[in-house]
Amino acid sequence: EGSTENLKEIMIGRCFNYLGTVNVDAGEKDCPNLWKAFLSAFSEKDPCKITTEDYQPFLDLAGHDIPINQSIFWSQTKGLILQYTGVTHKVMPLESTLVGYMVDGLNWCGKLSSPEPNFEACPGWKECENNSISSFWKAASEDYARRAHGEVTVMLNGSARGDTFRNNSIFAEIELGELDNARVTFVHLWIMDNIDGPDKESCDVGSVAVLERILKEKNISYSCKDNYKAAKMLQCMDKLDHPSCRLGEKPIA
Ligand code: NFD
Repeated sequence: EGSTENLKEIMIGRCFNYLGTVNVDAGEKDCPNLWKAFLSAFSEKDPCKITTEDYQPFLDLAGHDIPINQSIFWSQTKGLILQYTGVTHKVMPLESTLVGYMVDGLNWCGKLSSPEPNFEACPGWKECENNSISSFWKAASEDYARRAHGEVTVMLNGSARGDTFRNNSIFAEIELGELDNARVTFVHLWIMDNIDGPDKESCDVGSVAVLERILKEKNISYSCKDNYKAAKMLQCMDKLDHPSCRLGEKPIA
């Protein structure tokens, strides 16, 4: 699959929308210039040789502060995070910053033979390590995590096919490494199972215990909640008849 059709128009449009209506606190930014910086990262280059550094100019221009206590990280819970973000004003995940908002859900790469994005074919996520998309999300995630301060939240999937805290995830490999106890005062871990299960992993055991040990070693205080109620209620919106979603009744363990 090639770059998203109308990539430029979508990204510039999203940028104006973000600055004008979504987050008027993001400051003054030049949307067409942000597009130029983004395009420069991969334009006229081998799409398998794009580095995180290539995106730094775009990230520097588009970056803005994240309000204190509003950083939220996730792994394999993207849909739920975005739903949660949509109904509360308490969190700002990467996808709700200008950088993430402009780029989320898009596909892109370049080619050596022309400065335009390649609309025919782009390398897949696993086809080559340094592809234009994975390098972007690594760079954006690192930049986002560096801006986290105060209390942060981490939502992981307790029903994940692999480990809940997967050591080669972007959260584990990149974001967690940027968190330190000088800027981050507390970590709220939320381990969310799918409504239909399975309840594979929980707080204090398995890969979640590994994450908890890392936080202890970093001297960062934390708490861990299994199936945090506010997020669970969002999952139940689609499964009202499920036994564990009956309102006002004792949940069936
Ligand atoms: P994930 P994570 N093939 O759920 N972030 O910890 C393809 F095609 O495992 C945000 O790695 O969690 N796509 C975004 C893949 C992307 C593959 C990356 C794969 N093998 C990182 N593996 C974003 N908004 O799209 C992973 N992906 C893609 C930041 C796929 O789109 C966030 O701040 C999947 O939905 C968050 O805290 C996404 O990467 C953390 O890093 C995430 O994979 C989530 O990365």
